[in-house]
Amino acid sequence: MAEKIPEWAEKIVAGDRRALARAISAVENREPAGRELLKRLFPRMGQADVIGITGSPGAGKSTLVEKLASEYRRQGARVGIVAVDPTSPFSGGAILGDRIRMQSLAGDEGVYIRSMATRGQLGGLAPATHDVVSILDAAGCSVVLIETVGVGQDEVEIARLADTTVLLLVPGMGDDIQTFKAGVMEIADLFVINKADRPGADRVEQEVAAMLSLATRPDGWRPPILQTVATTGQGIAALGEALAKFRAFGESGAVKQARRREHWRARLLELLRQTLFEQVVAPRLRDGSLDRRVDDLLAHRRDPFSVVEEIIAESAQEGRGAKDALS
Ligand SMILES: Nc1nc2c(ncn2[C@@H]2O[C@H](COP(=O)(O)OP(=O)(O)OP(=O)(O)O)[C@@H](O)[C@H]2O)c(=O)[nH]1
Ligand SMILES: [Mg+2]
Repeated sequence: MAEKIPEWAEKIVAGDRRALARAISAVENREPAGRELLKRLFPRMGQADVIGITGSPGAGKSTLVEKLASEYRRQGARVGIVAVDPTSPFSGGAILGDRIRMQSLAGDEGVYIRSMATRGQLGGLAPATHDVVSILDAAGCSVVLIETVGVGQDEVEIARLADTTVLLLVPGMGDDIQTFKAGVMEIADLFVINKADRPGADRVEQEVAAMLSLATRPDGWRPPILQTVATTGQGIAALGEALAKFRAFGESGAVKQARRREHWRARLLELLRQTLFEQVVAPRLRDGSLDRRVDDLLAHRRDPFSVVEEIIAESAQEGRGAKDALS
């Protein structure tokens, strides 16, 4: 791993898959080299069209992503796919499943598939996904598809990373619309009713249409509702066209710019918070001092606000000490 950052970065840009794989691991694991690569590659980022595909477990996301990726491949695009593991114990085999489901893409040098499995990552799953997408972007993927289950807060954040968010619904899951309402429902740019070969697709479509008619988006976009059968590929070409339309809409107006601006603002704040924590606060919490403080809270010997003030005061003092020692 003695490779120098500039050479490593060059290989990534040139499409070297091994260099890319190692880079993704490095950013995912928050290695210093990952951070250096992100710095170095930053000027090359911002080209990819990032599309989030969100929907409840088993809605057909992976199947649809595979078909959509093939569609983009036919148009000559290099495609990155990031499958964010659906967390929960009941879908433990999902990643293996994704591999099998996306087998038709295996061996295609123009497609790069990555599963992100780790939960409780330092700094959170959404920022890690963001960095992985950035690397794929720099590596020349003009389309990056992110697959997530859209119910948790992490997933909503991940959906916000995307330039376009597609929400997958399936027939016979009327309650699901309620579940999604609070989060992803509002940020979905396109609605897809997958498994349209099953009864009830029209009903879901009507429910979504009714819900959409209640509110207009500030940007004026009217999210289309499409029906697909991901297993056969039915409706995928139409989905591709609808995605292109939304992309054109975003680029013609200030929509995309505003979205990216909001995104980078959030990212910068997040990065500040994370870096301050890692560099200033975390070193103070080693040696079981966190647990000792938790004991104090549990026994109500001390209040959490004073504990936080104390930790920060100690960090600041230490910082001053270090500066004095240097001068
Ligand atoms: N009948 C029918 N089955 C489908 C359709 N799309 C996907 N499936 C099936 O639904 C099952 C789940 O599909 P996946 O693509 O793994 O769904 P997913 O949303 O990625 O699932 P998780 O990643 O586990 O949340 C598989 O058995 C697919 O073959 C469809 O349009 N019609
Ligand atoms: Mg899947």
